[in-house]
Amino acid sequence: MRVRWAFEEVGRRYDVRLVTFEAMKAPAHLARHPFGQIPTLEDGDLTLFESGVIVLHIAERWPGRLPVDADARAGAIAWMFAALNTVEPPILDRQTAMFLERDKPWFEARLAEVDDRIRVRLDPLSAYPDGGDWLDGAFSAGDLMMVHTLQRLTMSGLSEKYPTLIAYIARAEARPAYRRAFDAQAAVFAMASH
Ligand SMILES: N[C@@H](CCC(=O)N[C@@H](CS)C(=O)NCC(=O)O)C(=O)O
Repeated sequence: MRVRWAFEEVGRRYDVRLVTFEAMKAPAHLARHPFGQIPTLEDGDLTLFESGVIVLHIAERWPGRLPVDADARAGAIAWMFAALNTVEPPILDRQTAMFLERDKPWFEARLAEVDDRIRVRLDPLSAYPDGGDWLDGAFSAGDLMMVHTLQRLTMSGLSEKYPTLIAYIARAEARPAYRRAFDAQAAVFAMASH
């Protein structure tokens, strides 16, 4: 979804090759991704793995979603790294707890501890989009990455206590580029369930 959204934001067409879990671990895909995961990107002779660098590559290669000014661009990229390195890790820990650790005797204590670590990130972050629509000026790849990271909390109820973040996510989801990416992704799931 991150990669689709990035392509839509810069107005580029892209082709999708779906990969089964089995194919992800086969040599052909391991040549593209050392850990046998998705997403990967093939752009001419270049093959990339890791969603963060793929979105960064798209935003750097085609204009529109990173500032032209070098300092402002570095600031937008800082938000991309903040999403991936600082905000996402405790959110992923929560998902791991919910999906894989529910039967452990320490599950409740673990969840409470992880939720506290998430709130430590959401508290300062919630102050940011309040003055304007986006984290730092115009919508950027930093916002794309942050919104997609925060969306992982949708089912948790944790973000509901942060109205500015809820509004920030809603603004991003209303973007035509987001809608196009979402519809394309939803079509894949609809196809897979038939
Ligand atoms: N840090 C990686 C995470 C990639 C990742 O976790 N991909 C999942 C799907 S969203 C996957 O391929 N899971 C299958 C597996 O790990 O075997 C990125 O952002 O690209």
